[in-house]
Amino acid sequence: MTSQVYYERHQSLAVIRINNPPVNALSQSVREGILHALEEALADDRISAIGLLCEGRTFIAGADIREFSQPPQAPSLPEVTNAIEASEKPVIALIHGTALGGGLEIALASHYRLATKGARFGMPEVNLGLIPGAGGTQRLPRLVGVPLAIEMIVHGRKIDAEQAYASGLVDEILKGDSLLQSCLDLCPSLTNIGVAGRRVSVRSIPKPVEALACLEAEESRMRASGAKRQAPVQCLRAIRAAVEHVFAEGARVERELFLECKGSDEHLGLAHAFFAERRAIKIPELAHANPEPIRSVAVLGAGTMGRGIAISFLDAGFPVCLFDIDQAALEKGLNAISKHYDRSVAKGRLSREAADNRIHGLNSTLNYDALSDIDLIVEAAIESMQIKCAIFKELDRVCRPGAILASNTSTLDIDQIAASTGRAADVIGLHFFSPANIMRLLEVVTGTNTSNTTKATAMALAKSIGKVGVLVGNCYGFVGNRILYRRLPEAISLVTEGATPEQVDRVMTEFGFPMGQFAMSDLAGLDVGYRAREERRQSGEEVPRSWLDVLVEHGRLGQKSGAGVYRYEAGDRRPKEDEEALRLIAAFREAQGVVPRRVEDSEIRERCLYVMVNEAFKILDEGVARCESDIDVVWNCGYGFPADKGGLMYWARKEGLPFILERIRSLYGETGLEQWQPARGLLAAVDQANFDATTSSTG
Ligand code: T1G
Repeated sequence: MTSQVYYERHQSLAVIRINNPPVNALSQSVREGILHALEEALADDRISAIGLLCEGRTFIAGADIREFSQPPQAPSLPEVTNAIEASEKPVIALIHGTALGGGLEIALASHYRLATKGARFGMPEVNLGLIPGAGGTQRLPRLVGVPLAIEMIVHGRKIDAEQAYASGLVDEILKGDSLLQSCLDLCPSLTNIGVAGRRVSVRSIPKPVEALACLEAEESRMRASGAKRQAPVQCLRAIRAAVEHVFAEGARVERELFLECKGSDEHLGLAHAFFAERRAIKIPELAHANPEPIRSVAVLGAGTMGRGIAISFLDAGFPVCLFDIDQAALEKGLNAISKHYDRSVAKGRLSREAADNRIHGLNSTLNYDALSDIDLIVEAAIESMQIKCAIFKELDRVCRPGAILASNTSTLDIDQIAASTGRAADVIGLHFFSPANIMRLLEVVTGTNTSNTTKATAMALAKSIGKVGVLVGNCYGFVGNRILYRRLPEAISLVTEGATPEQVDRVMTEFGFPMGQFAMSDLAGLDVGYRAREERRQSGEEVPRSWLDVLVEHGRLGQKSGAGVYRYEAGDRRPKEDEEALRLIAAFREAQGVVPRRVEDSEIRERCLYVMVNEAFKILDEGVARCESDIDVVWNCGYGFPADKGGLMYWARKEGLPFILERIRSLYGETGLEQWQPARGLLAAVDQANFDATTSSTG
């Protein structure tokens, strides 16, 4: 065996036990160990059946993604799955936790699949720019049918044990939690049945006519969507091969497509994004800090953000106290949360029971004193420093010692908020992104005096509510919004110079953003930014007026008012170009003495993206972000940066930092604007790249 695969015999049952923490990934030594153990079991006449199970918290969670950047090492996973299926002695997969990717493929190649009731099943390869590469696209459709196979393989949908049993993916849901005992109990009957008729690869596709129709419908949907990612297209091609060919030919097609994906930039970008998220929570200075337990949460402010934050915690099983100083606002917020869960039940996303349990965890108060024993308070009030400081002063008065006082502020100074309390060590920023119960990013904003315990508690909390926590420093806009506040003025200027908002947005969506800058501004509400700019102007800051201010002053607030940069038909959130907005923009240009010029798409792409890269390097220079991959995570998970490009900084390096710096330098020369002043870190990175190029060329 190998150090991660153990072999044992229990009467006539051989047990192959995999122990490769943390997720039993199918590394080379695990693949080799399984093959050796299988050979031993087949050679032992005392053995009549073979159980395959895993130690730790989960069944195999897939191939070892870290190996994909290295030359392939035998045995390949298809060799392992084909050897399992070819076994003359029944192989029984005993599944707990999540059987994902190659792990599910191992189970599909087995002759029987038994699962605990909490087990889940998925083919997440498509989220890594891959396709299942060890028979999954050929066996899954044969076992559960093409419709469900498309859901799982093309869309990466996971299913639970009940759904797996109902679809025929799983033969039995185990009553007890002892996988081994269950296997021993079932072994005699399974041995009698043997392997005849249990090999999935020889089955034909169920309901072939419906299968083909479903396949064609998905293919036309994909063509119509204009989606850019290749992996979903390749997944569908592999499933079509399962419908049209015998297993061996289909498996050949699958392998060819898998290898094509494995070498793609799309996969490399998505694999970078996957590991960047996991790197973000590895923070050396917190290695010895112990997170405090959080058993109760209060959310201050029953507005849109407060509701989303409350739902995030309720969904993760936390009891939540929703607080507002206004009775009507509080009731409106509670109703909105209740309606959210009703909608989830109506859409089949939640059972009525689960929804009721979550709502049961919600209470409310108008009284600060009711917060005295709460472990974590998240303030989600209006973006006003004066109001936030008053709130934190009250929290300091009523909350128990050691309670964490967090602000959901999206831009304001955490130190100034903390200074309104006598417990700056317990004050931190928890910056959620709207809609707070959907967006995965949580910027954990640290003040000068925030303690390591508070930081560690906040990072652990992020994971416990299914967020991707990124620890960031304290500056205006922190990391994500600070970069956004560079892109927005650039986009506004491009329109002032002659581009249309639609052209700027199209360039961004063609790059891969789900929404353009101005469609996003309309969604957030143009008045939000306007209020912040006005507050900065009133505090004496020089904030130039723009045509966006003019739109707000004409009552065009975005989707919420039916018109902003674009207009919106009732009940239709799709932005439509609006002559009135274009007229106001033209009038603004005239008033500014600007003669509109033709603006090329390439200029829009460069100016909007390169100003973000330059600001990102300045953020790194100031230590507000810990590393480039943290910035990738922030923009991937908080702003829809296309993760198949890896992330802002990963993409910039592939785009070429020397070229980016050259363009930034010329824009700085043309404008003298400080956002185009080259960042020190960018200059250093280009020097380093030039040095590396020189040394590698001279050998
Ligand atoms: N390979 C290598 N490392 C992995 C891994 C994998 N497949 N999955 C997780 N890890 C590491 C991760 O980097 C982290 O490491 C630790 O495990 C805990 O992960 C041929 C081609 C299983 C649901 O895509 O979805 O099979 O930071 O923090 O939140 O057809 O990990 O501790 O050093 O995410 O409890 C398909 C990806 C691969 C599954 C657990 N499988 N993983 O979530 O823990 S391709 C996947 C996950 C494939 C075959 C194809 C999640 C999880 P570290 P974690 P978690």
